[in-house]
Amino acid sequence: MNTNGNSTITTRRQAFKMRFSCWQVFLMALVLSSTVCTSFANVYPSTVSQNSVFPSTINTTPIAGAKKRNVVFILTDDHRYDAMGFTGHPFMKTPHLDSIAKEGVYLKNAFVTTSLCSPSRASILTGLYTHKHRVIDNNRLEQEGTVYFSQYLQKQGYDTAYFGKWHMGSKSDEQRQGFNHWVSFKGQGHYLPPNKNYTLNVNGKRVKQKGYITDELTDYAIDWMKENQRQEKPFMLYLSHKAVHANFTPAERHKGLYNGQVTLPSNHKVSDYNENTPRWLRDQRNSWHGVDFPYHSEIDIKQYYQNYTEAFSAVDDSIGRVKAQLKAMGILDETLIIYMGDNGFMFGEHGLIDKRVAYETSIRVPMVMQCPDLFKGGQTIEEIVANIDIAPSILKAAGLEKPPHMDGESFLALAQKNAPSVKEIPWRDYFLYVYYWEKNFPQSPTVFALRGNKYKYITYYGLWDTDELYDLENDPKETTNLIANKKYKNIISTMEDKLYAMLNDQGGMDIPMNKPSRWLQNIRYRKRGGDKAADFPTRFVVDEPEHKNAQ
Ligand SMILES: [Ca+2]
Repeated sequence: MNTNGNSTITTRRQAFKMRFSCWQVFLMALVLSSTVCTSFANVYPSTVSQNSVFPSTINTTPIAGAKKRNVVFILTDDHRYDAMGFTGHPFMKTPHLDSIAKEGVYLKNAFVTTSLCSPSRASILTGLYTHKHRVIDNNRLEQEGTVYFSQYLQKQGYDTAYFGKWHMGSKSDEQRQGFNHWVSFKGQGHYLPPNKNYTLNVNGKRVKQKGYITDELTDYAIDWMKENQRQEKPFMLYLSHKAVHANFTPAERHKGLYNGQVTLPSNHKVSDYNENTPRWLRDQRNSWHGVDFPYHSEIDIKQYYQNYTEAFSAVDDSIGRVKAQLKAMGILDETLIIYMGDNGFMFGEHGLIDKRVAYETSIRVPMVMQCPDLFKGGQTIEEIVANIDIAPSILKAAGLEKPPHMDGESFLALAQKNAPSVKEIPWRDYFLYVYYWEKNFPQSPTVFALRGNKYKYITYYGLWDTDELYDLENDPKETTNLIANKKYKNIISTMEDKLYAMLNDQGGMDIPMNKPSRWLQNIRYRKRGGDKAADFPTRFVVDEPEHKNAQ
């Protein structure tokens, strides 16, 4: 390294220290980044698909004799599958979430088909895979003609209400079709009002955000339930929290709740990598979404995790308040409550933070539901369910058959299968996972994966790197990539064929493209090997030419 090079390093380090000298500055930077992202997103049109799968008219198929059941759907943002008290978390207390599992059903193997906020939310609302609803990143508006499951409910005579983060199309918090009542905000929203003039969209009116958003959205939801009590209509309440998305901000009453108790769920070391670790994964450690350079800062990930777990406490309070209101209205037992997270989140697994990738901590989500009138309490469902199943399940609870264009299936019967009258239920063995590369975060490649009960096959499209195969039964933390093990050759080829067959059946062989937002997170930290790319897997490297006699 020459003197000029060192001088450049020193200057950059000084500049770095100035930019990221303390945690508060980081928070401001993150909020600013979010704002920049939102403003650039304003230039985006919705994606336009020439082959829209959405029906042009809303045709309902009522199930004969079925009850029109009230439904409460509670969604949180980036809530990990294991960040729940009843599953044995080492320090988190989630009594109200636990009560849903106790009085209802724990869907242990719940997943998202794309681990990213907007695409997953679009899959929940439409019952479709990402490559079909075409909300392929966090910047897109929904394409024209998008149909949400709530539109079928309205046609079935329901009163429908949406509270919270919508996100799809960051420039717009306008009331979407399918919802009679609407409280939302643009993009990610804010835990606390960023300025005194910041407003929410409340049924088309600009209303100032007064305080902590998790509590405020719950206030709006409960007020609406009280108003709805006076009506005869069945209702569907969609409570979509901003929490617990970064930057994790606990309510004032929960700050420091877990002081001295925090242990990280994972502490992945470079030494855990082996010759079959993908290059992109090793490179991503030193990036915006890696543990060596998280958000291009030197944040303390342990403190970061504590903030996350403490921010969840207000969500748990929210669940408790919603349940108490249903009880006060005398309809707790007959109402279907479903709780889930929109995607997972990593705190060091595989050397990463964030989500997007196909590893378990990214794609698994918490999901519980209760309805004592429908299900026996305390059950655990093992079958694989996904975000695409929410719409068909809620429609089923409303007495409607699934519309034919939806990819998901109702999982309600899985919780009733032990009843003597219920015969064996055919269910999926695998689900398809897709994630599309975006230039804003260039470190995560396009990912296709097939996740079954035992094996997961992951392939990267458009990247010179190794694919992956994991035996999830024997290696749930996905530490040993079996892709080069000849013993699994047939399993790998069968899963690869099945993955592409599913993509082909589902219209996923045309990869959607996304226009970059010009918000580019592609720098690396020199002092942690930032100017060095990872080595190729050793099996890619040969010592002699393969074709010695080539002319
Ligand atoms: Ca999310």
